[in-house]
Amino acid sequence: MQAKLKNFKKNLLYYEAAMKQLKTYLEILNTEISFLDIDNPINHVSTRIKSTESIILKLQRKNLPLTIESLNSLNDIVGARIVCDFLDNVYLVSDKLKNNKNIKIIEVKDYIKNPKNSGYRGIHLIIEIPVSIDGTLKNIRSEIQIRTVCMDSWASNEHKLNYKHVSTSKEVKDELRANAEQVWKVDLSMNKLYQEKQVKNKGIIETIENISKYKWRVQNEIWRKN
Ligand code: 0O2
Repeated sequence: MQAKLKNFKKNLLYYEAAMKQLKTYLEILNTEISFLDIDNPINHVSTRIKSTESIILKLQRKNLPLTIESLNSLNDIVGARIVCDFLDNVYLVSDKLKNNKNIKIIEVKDYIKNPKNSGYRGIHLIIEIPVSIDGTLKNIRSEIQIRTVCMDSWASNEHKLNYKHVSTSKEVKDELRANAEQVWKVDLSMNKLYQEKQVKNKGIIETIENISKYKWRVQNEIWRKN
């Protein structure tokens, strides 16, 4: 029993280490990506280790026994959520992560192109993070959810009103699905405005660059003449 408990605790250490690593990668990504735009494309990032209660419920839902093997078969004991302001930012962040050499992408679930029945939208990346403890290397599966602010607020409310509740009525489910479609329309409209602003920003940046090039040319001419 003692050995089993020690083994279980050691196993959890891998998840804690994986979460710390993931947090660091995402902090670096956040800084890297902030140089790409006047406004940072990432609104906020959060990381978490799934609670014991939530792990047990998920294992029950999947008809899996309470063992280390089943625990390791779950993709989202370690999870991160990246919330972006606009739709284009979600795909930008997803592409950046796919190019990150520190993590291995196992699966991409695009619930934006193919929303869930509930109306849920977002991109999920199932990844593996190598963690070495005591000379033993394990690849820890983690899930990164990437959503817009609009998708995130819908998912947060829907989580409280329906997700995992067995007794939600069809009317409530239908209304939540309809709300998801309204939110999607707002996302598309906001993204259109964002794209228009990006074109204007590009124009401004090019103008500033041209002015500074011109200033240098005039300055050089003055120095040459003096
Ligand atoms: P919680 O409480 O949010 O952590 P897998 O995890 O890949 O083994 P699964 O469960 O089919 O299998 O993965 P899925 O559906 O791709 O993604 C699971 C996570 O996405 C959920 O975690 C939720 O966080 C979120 N999610 C998926 N569908 C919905 C939905 O309809 N509504 C809301 N609000 N969130 C959703 P958990 O562990 O199920 O729950």
